[in-house]
Amino acid sequence: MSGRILPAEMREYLRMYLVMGSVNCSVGPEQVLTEALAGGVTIFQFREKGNGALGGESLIALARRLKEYCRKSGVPFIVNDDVELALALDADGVHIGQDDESAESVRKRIGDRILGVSAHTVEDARLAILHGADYLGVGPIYPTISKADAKDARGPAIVREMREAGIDLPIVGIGGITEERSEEVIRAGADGVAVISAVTQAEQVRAAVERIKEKVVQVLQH
Ligand code: FQP
Ligand code: MG
Repeated sequence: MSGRILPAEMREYLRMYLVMGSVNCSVGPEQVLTEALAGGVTIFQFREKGNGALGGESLIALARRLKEYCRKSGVPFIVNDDVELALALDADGVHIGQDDESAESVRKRIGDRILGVSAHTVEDARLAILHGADYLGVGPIYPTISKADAKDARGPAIVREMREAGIDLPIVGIGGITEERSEEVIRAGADGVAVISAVTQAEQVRAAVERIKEKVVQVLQH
């Protein structure tokens, strides 16, 4: 395959988006990812951030291992924030937020790799599209425990507002999403849900992924 990812393919990948780093896991991140992939995660973001986050060689080594698991499952491997790391690993893409390097600049550096951009408002979404985003991460939809500097939760209404404003890029909702809350996020117009703790803190990681994905797919079919 060559060229930018098509929106239809992007939408499918966004159905069950796992975002995670070692900080989010109480057991080894390799084990969590292995079980999550078995449950049917459709895209993965390596986000090594927060208290106790790895750095240097251990960060790179972990990223390489997790990327290899994703490759074996045919699941795209996205790197949060760090374009250098993404290029060094030959990752499938990068996710950046409003306080990171500009989307325009990241697009130039990563070529046709997947570019995800966080959008909190319709204006953010319009600019991200103009600057070459392949999908939007919209949130926080609900209050989150996984991001210390998260903005206020906006509810699923922010997704609906973007759709009503004519934003048609693939959207994944993020922030405090659980299996129960997935339905209203999809009904508001998202193509999928991104989760951290709903999966990494689950007693049965694989079953948690299966249930969330099943819910998303079921709601998308109606
Ligand atoms: N959406 C997504 C995605 N991933 C993310 N990491 C974010 C939103 C948040 O830069 P940002 O991005 O605002 O904060 P941080 O770098 O701390 O994650 F849609 F991909 F799930
Ligand atoms: Mg960021």
